[in-house]
Amino acid sequence: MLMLKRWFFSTNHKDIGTLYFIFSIWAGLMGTAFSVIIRMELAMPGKMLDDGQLYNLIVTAHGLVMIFFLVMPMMIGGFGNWLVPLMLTMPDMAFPRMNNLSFWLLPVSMLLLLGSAYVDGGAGTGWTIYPPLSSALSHSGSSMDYVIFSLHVGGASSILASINFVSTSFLMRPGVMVLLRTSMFVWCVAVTGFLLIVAMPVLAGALTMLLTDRNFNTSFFDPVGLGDPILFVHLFWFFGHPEVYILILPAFGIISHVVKVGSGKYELFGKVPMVYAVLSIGVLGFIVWGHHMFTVGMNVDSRAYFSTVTLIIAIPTGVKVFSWIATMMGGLVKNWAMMYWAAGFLFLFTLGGLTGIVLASASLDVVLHDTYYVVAHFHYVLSMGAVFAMFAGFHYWYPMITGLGLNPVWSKGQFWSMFVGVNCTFFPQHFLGMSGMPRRYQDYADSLHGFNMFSSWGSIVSLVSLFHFLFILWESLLSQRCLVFAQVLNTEVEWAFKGFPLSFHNRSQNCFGFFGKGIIKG
Ligand code: HAS
Ligand code: CU
Repeated sequence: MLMLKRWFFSTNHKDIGTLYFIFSIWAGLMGTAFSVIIRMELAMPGKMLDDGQLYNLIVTAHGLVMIFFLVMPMMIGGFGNWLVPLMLTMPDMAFPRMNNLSFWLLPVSMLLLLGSAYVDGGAGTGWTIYPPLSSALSHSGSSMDYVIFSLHVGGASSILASINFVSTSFLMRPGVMVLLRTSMFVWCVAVTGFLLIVAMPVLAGALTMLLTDRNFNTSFFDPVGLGDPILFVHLFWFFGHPEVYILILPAFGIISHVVKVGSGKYELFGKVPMVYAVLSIGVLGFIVWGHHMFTVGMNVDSRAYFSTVTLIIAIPTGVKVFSWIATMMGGLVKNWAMMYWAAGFLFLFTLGGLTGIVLASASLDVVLHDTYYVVAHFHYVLSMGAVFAMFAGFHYWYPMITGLGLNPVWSKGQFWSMFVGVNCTFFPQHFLGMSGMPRRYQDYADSLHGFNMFSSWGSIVSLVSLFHFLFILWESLLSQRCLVFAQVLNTEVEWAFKGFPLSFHNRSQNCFGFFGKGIIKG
C-alpha cells in the first residue's frame, strides 16, 4: 500500500523523475533491440525477415520509441524533474499532480504503440506517418488508428509536462535569481517547453485530420475529395523540425553544466550569449520546416528561403559550440568520465550539424533526400548528440541522485567502446547515402554490401558497450560504494541549493566537484 502511494500517486518531483528514468531506460533498451534487428536485416543483401511490412513496422517502432519514449522522457521527464526545482531552489514543480498525470499517460501511450504491432499487420509508415501510406487505402486495418491514438496520448503527456516546466521555470524563480543568472539547464528546459506547447498541438491537429480521413470520410489529405497529402507533410514538419530541437536543447543544457564543472569553472564562457543562442534556436526552429520537403515540388523561391533560414541556425549553434570549447580552453579540464561523454558530444554533434548544413542546401538535398546520408546526419546529432549528452548528465548527477558512485575506469572504457561502436555504425552510412542507397528499404544492391556489413558490426559493438554500461550500473547499485561520503555530498548540495539562491549552482557544483573528485576519482 505504501509502495502504491509512493510510486503510483506520487506528486514528488524526484520520485516522478525516477519513474521517468526507469521508464525511459527500459524503452531505450527496447528501441535498441529494434535497431539491432534492423542492422541484422541490412548486414547482408537479401532478406532475413520474410515480410517487408514487418521490417517497416520495426523501423517505425524504432523511430517512435527512441524519440518519444527514450529521449524526451529521459531529458525532460527524468533530468528535468530532478533538476529544475532544485536549481530554482524550489520544493517541487508548479503543478505536482499534473506532473503525476504527465508521467502515467506515457505507459498508456506506449501500450497503444506496442499493441498496434499486434493488429492487422502493424503500422509500417515510418515515424513520419505520411498519407497516402497511412491512409485507409494502404493501412486499412486498425493498427494505424492505434498509433494515432498513441501519439495523441503521448502528445497530451508532453503538453501537460511542458506547461508545468514553463510555469515552474518562469513563475517559481526566486526574485533574487535574475533571469540571466538562472541555470543553463533551466533555460534550456523552459525553451523546450515553449517549443512543445506550440508544436505538439499542430501534430495533434494533423493526426486528428488523418484519423477522420481514415474513419469518417473526410478528405483533408485525399485528392479525390480535393484534399492534398502535401498539407500533411507541411503540418507534420511544422511540428517535426521544432521536435528535433526539443530533443537537443535539454542536451545543450546538460552539456553546459558538465562542461562548466568538468573544466573547474564557476560559470560558462559567454553565459549571456548562450542564453540568447538557445532562445534564437527556439524561434528559428519554427520557420525552417520546409527543408524536409524540398522534393515535394516546391517552387524555387521557397526552396531558397528554407535553405537560407536553415543555414542561419548554424550561427547560434556555433555560438554554443565555441562557448563550450572556450569554457574548456580557459579551465582545468578534469579527467572524469562525464567529460569524455561531453567531449564526444562536442565532436560528434558538430559533425552531425555540418552534414545538416549540407542537407540544408536545397539542390544537394534533392539528391540526398531519403537516402542513408540523412540517416547518418540524424544519428550523429541524436545517437551521438542526444544520447552522449544523456550519458554525460547521468555520470554527473548519478552520485547526487543515488548517493552512489560509478566505477570511473570502467566508465571510461565503456565510453570508448561506445564511441567506436556508433562511429563504425553511422560513418559508413554517409557513403551509402552518397551511393544512392534509399532509407526504409529491406534490401539493397549487392555493391553496397561492404559498408552495410561494417555498419552492422558497429551496431554490435555499441550493443556490447550498452551491456557494459548496464553492468557498471548494476555493480554500482550492488556494491553501494561511497554511500556515506555521497550522502554528505547530498546534504552539501541541498544546503547550497537552499541557502544561497543567487549563486547556488556555482556553489553546489563546486562542492560537488570538490567531493566528486573523491568519488569518481580517475
Ligand atoms: Fe537535421 C533531417 C538540417 C540539426 C535531426 N534532422 C533530420 C532528421 C532528423 C534530424 C531526425 O536541411 C530526419 C527526419 C526524417 O525522418 O526525415 N539539421 C539540419 C541543420 C541542422 C540540423 C542545418 N537535425 C538537427 C538536430 C537534430 C536533427 C539538432 C536532432 C537532434 N536535417 C537537416 C535537413 C534535413 C534534416 C535539411 C532533411 C534532409 C532530408 O532530405 O530529409 C542545424 O541545426 C545544425 C547546426 C549545427 C552545426 C554544427 C556546429 C556549428 C559550428 C559553427 C560553424 C559552422 C558553420 C557551417 C558556419 C552547423 C561549429 C559551415 C559549413 C560547412 C559545410 C563547413
Ligand atoms: Cu529539420
